[in-house]
Amino acid sequence: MGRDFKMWLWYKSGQFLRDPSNMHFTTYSTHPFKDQRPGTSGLRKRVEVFRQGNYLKNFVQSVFDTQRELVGGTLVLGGDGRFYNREAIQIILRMAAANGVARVLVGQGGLLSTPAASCVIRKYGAAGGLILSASHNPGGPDGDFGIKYNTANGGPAPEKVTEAIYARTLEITNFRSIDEEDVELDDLGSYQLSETQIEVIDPVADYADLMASIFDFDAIRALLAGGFRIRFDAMHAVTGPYATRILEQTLGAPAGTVINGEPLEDFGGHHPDPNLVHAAELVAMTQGPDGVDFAAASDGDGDRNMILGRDFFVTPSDSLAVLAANATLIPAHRGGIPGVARSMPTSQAVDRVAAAMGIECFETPTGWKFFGNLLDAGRIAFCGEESFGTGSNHVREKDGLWAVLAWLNVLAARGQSVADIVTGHWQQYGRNYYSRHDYEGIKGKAADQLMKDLRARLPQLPGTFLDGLEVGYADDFSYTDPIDGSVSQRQGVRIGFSNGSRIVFRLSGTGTVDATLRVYLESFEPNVASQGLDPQVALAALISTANELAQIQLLTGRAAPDVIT
Ligand code: G16
Repeated sequence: MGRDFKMWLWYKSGQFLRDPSNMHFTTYSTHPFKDQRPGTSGLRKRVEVFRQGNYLKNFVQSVFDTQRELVGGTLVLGGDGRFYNREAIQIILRMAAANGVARVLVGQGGLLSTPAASCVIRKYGAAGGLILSASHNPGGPDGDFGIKYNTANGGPAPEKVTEAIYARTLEITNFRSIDEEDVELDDLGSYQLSETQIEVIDPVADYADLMASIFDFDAIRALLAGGFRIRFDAMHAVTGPYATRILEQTLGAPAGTVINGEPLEDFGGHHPDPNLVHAAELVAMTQGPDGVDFAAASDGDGDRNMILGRDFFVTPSDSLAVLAANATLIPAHRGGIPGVARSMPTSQAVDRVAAAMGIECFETPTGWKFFGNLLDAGRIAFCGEESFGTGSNHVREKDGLWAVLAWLNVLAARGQSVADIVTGHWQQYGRNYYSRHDYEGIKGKAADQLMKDLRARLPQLPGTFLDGLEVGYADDFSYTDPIDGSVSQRQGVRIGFSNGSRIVFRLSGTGTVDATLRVYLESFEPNVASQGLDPQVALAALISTANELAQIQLLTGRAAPDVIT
């Protein structure tokens, strides 16, 4: 009788609560924590929160208790290498063995980027994955940690799954583990942990193979051999080994192309957040006559990307639109793409491309999980978010290096500079000026009050004029998933003006301390002669309208945002 079948029989026979004769585990009693509801992307907290008592164990047991397909199935496990990653992996391996997981694929050194984890889940038919990361948040003992569950399609668990896990955390009374030595994570190979097979896999190989199957590597190789100069900033996070293998060792970029390539537990003391503020060293390399032709950075877990040309920053919203418009230059999409999607606060630049191409375009709530059903159903092939996320149907996560390779593929095929491609795009489709203003660390009460006041004003706004602009619609975004009909409400306040401008307000779902207010601003400029402004100048009137409308200074005490992207 096969082992999987035995496990299935054991589970189906309702004897799960009894110790099956061939498994030895210990049941420990525990008490629920009340704050384990996953946010925009998994459970993120300060490291000290995760290290208290049974905090991590409660959450992991709640995953095993609710995601029954893991019993007798394969689990993918890895993280971004931040502080507590290794310790957490050993804890989870022992719990996986105690909970009857048949096989665990764990990245060597405990590393797996988020998109690579998605790739491995899909390639090996795993039942799910646990990814340990707090993304772009700082690491180290005083930093953040996180854990998220991905389902068998490789994507972040949908809300109904995360809610079931959360509900379980509120009632949990015990967890299971085994008493065994740590598994050797640094050597590739297969190990037995009680009845569970642990395979320590090369975290890069499967992902690198997938990239080679999508892009025109020969064209990119030729571009780089021809003197096109690039830099990639791994920000001392997980993409270092991936970028070094793919860009330098496979595509022939010179050694030194990848900077900050060694993953460190504290990311070298920096925020592994690929934006103009936190990747300032990289930005400087693109400036002036000696600036490189192309530069990019990724975040802690490798799913975000920032794209730069010489003296040129590509907003994530524009990046999505440009890649969609050029999709057929990428071999995997030569036949065209069925549709695109963007999160609600992302600029509407890609909508214009979709309209011109005659393909579907979807507007989803913030959070990559909302793209999953559309990707699975084949309705979209490209999707993206203003928060430096871009991806395609190759995995079910956003993918930083995919975006970098997509850009290199398009640059190789078109033989133009980044700036020429983007400004040419604006000339053809018009420019969506775009900016996001973040007010970080504001008191939760003040943030809630601000959103409440805004919501209360929404019904009166349509038809009125704010600073001379007529309000076309004002609502709190609600999304009905076109595939499974699930409804997600209160996803952000939108105020749309009749000239196409928009202001969006929402509270971040990824922070770990107090609240972060995000204000998203967008205007449309079809006139080519007016497309060269600094976005902060082009959006100045909208910015002051937003501040007044939400009473930001009055309610938060802040005169200016902390971060502008
Ligand atoms: C996560 C989600 C993204 C989301 C971003 C920002 O990214 O996967 O979908 O856009 O958070 O979310 P918020 O505005 O709620 O902070 P990551 O890279 O942090 O996992």
